[in-house]
Amino acid sequence: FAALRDVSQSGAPLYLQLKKNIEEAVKRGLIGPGDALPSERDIAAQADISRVTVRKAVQDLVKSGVLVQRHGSGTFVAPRMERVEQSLSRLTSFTEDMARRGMAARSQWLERGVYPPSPDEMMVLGLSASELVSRLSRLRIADDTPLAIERAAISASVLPDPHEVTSSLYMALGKTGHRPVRAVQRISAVNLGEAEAQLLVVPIGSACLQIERISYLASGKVIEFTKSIYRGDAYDFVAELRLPG
Ligand code: 16G
Repeated sequence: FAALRDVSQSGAPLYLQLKKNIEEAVKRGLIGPGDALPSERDIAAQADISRVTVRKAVQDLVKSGVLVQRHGSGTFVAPRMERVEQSLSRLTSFTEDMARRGMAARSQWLERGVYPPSPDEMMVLGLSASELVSRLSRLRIADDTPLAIERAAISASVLPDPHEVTSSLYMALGKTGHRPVRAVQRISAVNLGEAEAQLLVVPIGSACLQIERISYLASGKVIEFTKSIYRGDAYDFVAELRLPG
């Protein structure tokens, strides 16, 4: 972090000099994607400037996406992301998609339990108010990079214990003959709120894709209702188009 010490070298405001030095350090690979930045206090002491100046520089860099802040754990260089191309015509699972790319899929559980259904879940899954729904919310991670937040709802009559799902939901559904064979998806653009931005380690307000998927069994019965948020800087959804008729 020697680069951070040169802040008083020119006439520009100190926070701009520090900002430039941090950007340079990232560009030159002195600090790499995912690396932690020293604490505000350490940078201020090293560079002999006030913490207010450090905070201003860091906040600017968080806004522009060079750095990311995680509550309680500090400031990091934003992870670099290679875009993933995902076909819109194949009904695949996240685990399968990542395996096909040679990436290891992981999940961090955000919610996993059985609940009375919400009105939306009742309507989509065809449940009555006395039935239950299994909810599985996960942060989906590929090779240590968080890519999406997925909130799946499955009728509890099909999946009575969501803890049976360890890694892949579709694999677990397949074991009881409930792997979906068809799905309808709606994709819309949204900006990330604070909580979701923190989970996906991107700046607040980042562009992302919200996807609702309703999946069906061969019998025509709805099996899955999932709302997902995919990082806009990480995903391209690709569809093949043909002439009508
Ligand atoms: C995909 C699906 C999601 C499904 C999940 C199962 C989209 C937008 N979503 O991410 O609906 O629940 O795969 O993945 O593609 P898993 O079998 O790895 O748990």
